Amino acid sequence: MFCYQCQEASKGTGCNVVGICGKQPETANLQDLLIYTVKGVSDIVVKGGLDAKDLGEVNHEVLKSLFMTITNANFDDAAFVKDINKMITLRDNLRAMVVAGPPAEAGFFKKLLGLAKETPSKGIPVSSLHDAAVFVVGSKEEMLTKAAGVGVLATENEDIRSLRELIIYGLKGYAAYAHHALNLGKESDEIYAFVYEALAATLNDGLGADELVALTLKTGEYGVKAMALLDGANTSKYGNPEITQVNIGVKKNPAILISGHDLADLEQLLEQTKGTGVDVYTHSEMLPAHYYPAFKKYDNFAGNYGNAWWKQLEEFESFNGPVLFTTNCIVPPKSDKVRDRIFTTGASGFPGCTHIEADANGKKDFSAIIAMAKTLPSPTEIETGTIVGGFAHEQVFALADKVVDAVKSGAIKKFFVMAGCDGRMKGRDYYTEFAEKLPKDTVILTAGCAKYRYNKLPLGDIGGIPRVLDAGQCNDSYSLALIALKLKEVFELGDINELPIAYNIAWYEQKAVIVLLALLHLGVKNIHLGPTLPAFLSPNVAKVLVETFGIGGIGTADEDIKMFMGA
Ligand code: FS2
Ligand code: SF4
Repeated sequence: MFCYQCQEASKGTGCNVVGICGKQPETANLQDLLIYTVKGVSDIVVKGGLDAKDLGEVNHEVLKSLFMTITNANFDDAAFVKDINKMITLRDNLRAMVVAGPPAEAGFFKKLLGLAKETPSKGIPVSSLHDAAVFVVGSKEEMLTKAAGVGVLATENEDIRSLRELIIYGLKGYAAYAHHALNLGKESDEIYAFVYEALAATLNDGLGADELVALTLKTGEYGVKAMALLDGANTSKYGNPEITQVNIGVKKNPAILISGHDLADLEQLLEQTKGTGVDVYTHSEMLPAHYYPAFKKYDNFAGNYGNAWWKQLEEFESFNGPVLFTTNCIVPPKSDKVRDRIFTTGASGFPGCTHIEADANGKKDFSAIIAMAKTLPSPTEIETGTIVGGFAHEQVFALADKVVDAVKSGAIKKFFVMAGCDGRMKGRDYYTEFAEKLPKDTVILTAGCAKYRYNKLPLGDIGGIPRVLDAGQCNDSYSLALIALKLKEVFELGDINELPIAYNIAWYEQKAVIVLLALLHLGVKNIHLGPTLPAFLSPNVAKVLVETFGIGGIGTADEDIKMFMGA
């Protein structure tokens, strides 16, 4: 195995024995082969001139496959073998549509692939396709043998490898966001078309560093579109997030803990638990669900339990009840007792945990989780009180006058975008210290699980505006970009970088990569990224990011505050 896609890559270079995340070598290799297969699908779509709008099921499966390989989403080899087989079948059927050969009977491909309409054969020679589009494997052993030659290190030039992986990791985050939107019935052909274009480009040895840098920025452009799609899907269905106090204590009923990011799954769980006497609590990135008006009607939506993903081993013990993962971040459970209480759905999975599939209409049957909850004790209280959030774009726009006045009067000197991820690394204490030591006339804008490093600190408010404004999940970093653009408009500035906003972002997995690329596309400069820079940036690629965009790392909290405040 070789994997360097997340911030915890071993020794800052890559995991090559076993993942720091717990990913086993065979799982890593199967993930490599799945990505390779999806690249092969993309090669066929691009070279065969297929239109994404005709590709129904293929589009959906490509998103899901990319999502499954995100850090901490899925550790289940059987799920990857099944998915590779599924993608190979779809790939081979697509290939049959585009290669030269006798015409198929009318309606054949439409039926075979669930296509929107029959697409005529393009008649390209099969020899023009990449190996990824044609390789053959049967058993898991054959998959592993093939995987050994198609992983990250198959690209020898370290700069080309770095750029290809930067694009692929961005696409994984992008696919995750598009998949959530899809679960809410929103999709877009251009979002799919870009996945094919970009993945096919990562197979093209004719593309050099300049073309790949341009494609990296284009990935950011599409990242904005994917986040906008998801934002529209969430807010049109559940309303705009609003200021909300979320209970962090517990009630007396037995309960289910829901984690991950998928609001459609949460809605189904709340509907099915309604009136059963079983409460539902959020964990980690599901916390912002409390900010949506639509979920406030559920009396059993009891609060948020615990902190960011990496604290789950101890927090799941004391929660006592079953846990439903809708996406990452899963930490491999240490005991069978806890593992038996964990359920997964969607792109997530863990061996030995029950996986709940949707039926043909997208409905999921959570009755086994509810039944289990009823047999288990209610959660043990680990903290009490409330935390406040809900500062997504519409809520902040509603407060715009107040915010603008505070900036004009000097009551607010600077905003700090501290969105992103949390993680286990000791160095992340920096973010708590940074938040604590920031001058009292500054405001933190946050989104993602990074917030748990400071969202329970008594940081106070400025004229009624809390000093930590939580917009929501990592994907709601989109709100932070909209807020910045709105402030630029209100203050009549020509450049987003003239705003009194500094960016000190914590990253961990690939959704943070697409957020970063989206910010770069929007022209944001001087973003600081920590706790360490990505292992997948080669020295030359890192140099381009530093010189073109002013990307930097972090130092100590004291030094960095001085630097950001211009002291
Ligand atoms: Fe946090 Fe993990 Fe949100 Fe990331 S819960 S690091 O998935 O995407 O953020
Ligand atoms: Fe290592 Fe991160 Fe890859 Fe896991 S996802 S194997 S921790 S680099």
